[in-house]
Amino acid sequence: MALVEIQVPDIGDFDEVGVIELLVKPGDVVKAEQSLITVESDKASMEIPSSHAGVVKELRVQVGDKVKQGSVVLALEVAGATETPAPAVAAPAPAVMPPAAAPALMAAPAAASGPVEVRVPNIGDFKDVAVIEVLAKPGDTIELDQSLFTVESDKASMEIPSPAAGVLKELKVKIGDTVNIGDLIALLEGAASAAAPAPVASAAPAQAPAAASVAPAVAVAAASAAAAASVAVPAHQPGAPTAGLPHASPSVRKFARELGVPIDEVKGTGPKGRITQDDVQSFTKQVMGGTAQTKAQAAKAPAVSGGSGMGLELLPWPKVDFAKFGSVERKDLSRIKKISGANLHRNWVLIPHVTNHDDADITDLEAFRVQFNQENEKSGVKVTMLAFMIKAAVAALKKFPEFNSSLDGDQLVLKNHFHIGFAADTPNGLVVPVIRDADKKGIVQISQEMGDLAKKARDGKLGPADMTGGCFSISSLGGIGGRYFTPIINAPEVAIMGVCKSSLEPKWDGKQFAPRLMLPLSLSWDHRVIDGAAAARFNVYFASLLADFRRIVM
Ligand code: CAO
Repeated sequence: MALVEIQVPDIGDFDEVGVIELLVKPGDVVKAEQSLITVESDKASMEIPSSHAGVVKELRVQVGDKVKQGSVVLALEVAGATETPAPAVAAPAPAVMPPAAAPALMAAPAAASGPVEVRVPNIGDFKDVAVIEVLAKPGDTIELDQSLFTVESDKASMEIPSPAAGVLKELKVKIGDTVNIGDLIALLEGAASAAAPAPVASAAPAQAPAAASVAPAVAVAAASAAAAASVAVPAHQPGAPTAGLPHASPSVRKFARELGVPIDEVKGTGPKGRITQDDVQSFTKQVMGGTAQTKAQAAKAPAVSGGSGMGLELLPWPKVDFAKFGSVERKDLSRIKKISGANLHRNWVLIPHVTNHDDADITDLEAFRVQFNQENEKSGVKVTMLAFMIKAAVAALKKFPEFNSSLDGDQLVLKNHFHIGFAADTPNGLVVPVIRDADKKGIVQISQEMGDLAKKARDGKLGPADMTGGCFSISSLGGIGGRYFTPIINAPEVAIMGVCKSSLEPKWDGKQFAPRLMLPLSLSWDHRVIDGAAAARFNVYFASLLADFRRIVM
């Protein structure tokens, strides 16, 4: 038995790197090439493997220490070895390619002014590395050094950056393909190559002067044939993951893959959120024990999920390269759309909506409205059907108080005031101004206030006071058209009346068919508060008020 000191191998231009993970402890039996510690700089991380098999006698570093080439990592008891100080780093000396010393990324014009070929740079002795991520797509404008691919072997992962700026013309590889040094992987257009003049297709690529400028994001890992050193550079910088690649070393990634653990769902507890082997193990235990589930499990069996039930755990939103199918334009959502969209989404997802449809016979009411407006033309106020509906809503809320409520935990807050919101379409999106104390106002006043609020809405001048405190909302598409729809409840309200365009329909009056003006109603309600029978009664009552408005005062 001899004590061998395992040292940090040649890590190229990395002057000092921090120890971020100890992968073994005294007493552990390690195999040759087994990773001992993980070190990391701001540009790269790498695992330092053991050059010998043996038993860890003593760790000479701890997390947080700075080490450099030649630093002793640990003392290993090795059968049949000669005692160090003879350095026990890999022999032959590991050929780690530091960024600044890395051979040129292979890029060369295919023709004098033609596209630039992007080839796999020197990745040391690694052969047949798999493409695990494609980070750009044809048509993308690419900057110099921008990462295009992530490739991974069992020992290392690395990003392959673009050797030049330009527009990505063509990808020559896809996820799952295996590549080797010199392989053509992409074509860039309109690019000024910053790299070597000729593609390097041999195993002994030439150094290129531009290498330093293209190297920082590259994780180059190389091991000699004896492969004592393996270097794993993550595809992102710590604490600032790029392209969604989890912050974990290649061996942890491999471990997760072997177990079938989706590593991007594992929460890292290591420094800067790094995912450790322990994290993968405890995630596995939780899933096996039923206290957690993977996204795939949740998507397959939401009803029997062992999860909290709070997260929707949906499939990711489809990513489509729309430009592939035709020309497109991009436009930012308006401020109102962003706010209302987020509110509508929450309400749609969290409230169990049901919508009841019905019709109101507004023949007589419309005749009265038209006549009233004619008689009062000079007043400057146009009485709208919506104003009658607001008044009818107040009467229906009085008769069915649970419609004028809000849920607050296990309690229902029943309101004794009647503030009615109405959806207004504006050039910038949907807003819902509120008519306050509609029970205390007449139809003319409501019409006038609605006209003022609708104008304010269109001019983008509504303030928070104009849009808060609503008890119930009406969304009228009557001026536009349509038959029925499913309005989304305006939380914390518990119901909303949707109205579409009235139309003349033949109705049987007991003796004959008569033309009646029918108004389509669509009442959406929160099933946690209201049940179907109440909703049907509300609609019937609401319709009866519009059919004969005298009932309002009864
Ligand atoms: N059936 C038939 N005609 C109707 C009608 C109905 N249910 N409701 C209104 N109309 C008629 C009006 O009588 C008016 O006709 P005249 O010009 O001949 O008098 C015309 O349609 C236009 O009405 P209006 O839209 O100016 O007035 P309103 O009171 O009906 O609506 C407002 C006001 C602000 C609610 C409306 O302009 C609006 O923005 N509606 C859209 C609401 C919306 O987007 N809802 C969807 C929300 S969910 O995404």
